[in-house]
Amino acid sequence: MAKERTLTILKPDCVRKGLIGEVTKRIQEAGFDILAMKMTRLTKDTAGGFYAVHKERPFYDELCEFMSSGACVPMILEKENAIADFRELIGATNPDEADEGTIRADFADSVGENIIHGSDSVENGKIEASYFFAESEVVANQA
Ligand code: RTP
Ligand code: MG
Repeated sequence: MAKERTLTILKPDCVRKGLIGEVTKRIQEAGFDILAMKMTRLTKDTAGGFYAVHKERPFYDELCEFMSSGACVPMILEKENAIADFRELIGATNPDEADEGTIRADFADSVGENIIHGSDSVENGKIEASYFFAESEVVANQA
């Protein structure tokens, strides 16, 4: 199976709860290689750009407020079948509906504040990765 890349963000609630290490450990134990990683803080505008696809949704404003409410940690991850496997690892958007043992089931408080993002397609993963990282910041030569 071909390797894929996905873009994740450890969201501001993940950082506030002191879960960067725990969540990153789960990601690595699940076999994902980290090709790029940084800590940054989105503004309402940059959060709005990232989630522009949800512009017309009723939760858009709240989502932009939340995503700009503190530091976050975007990463580019690589693995075979990364897009689907990562969404399985993080669980459903609403933690109440997420399978037991998933990151959202274990750590998320609500559908809005749900700890972590995962790209929904290879194509969107590329667009999302370029939102946070220059090509020169991507370390592709993992052992
Ligand atoms: P994400 O894009 O963050 O990985 O999450 P997702 O695919 O599981 O969910 P999506 O439908 O893309 O929604 C993006 C984010 O918007 C917030 N949301 N709030 N209040 C609500 O009803 C609601 N619905 C979605 C969540 O933070 C969700 O992750
Ligand atoms: Mg999504």
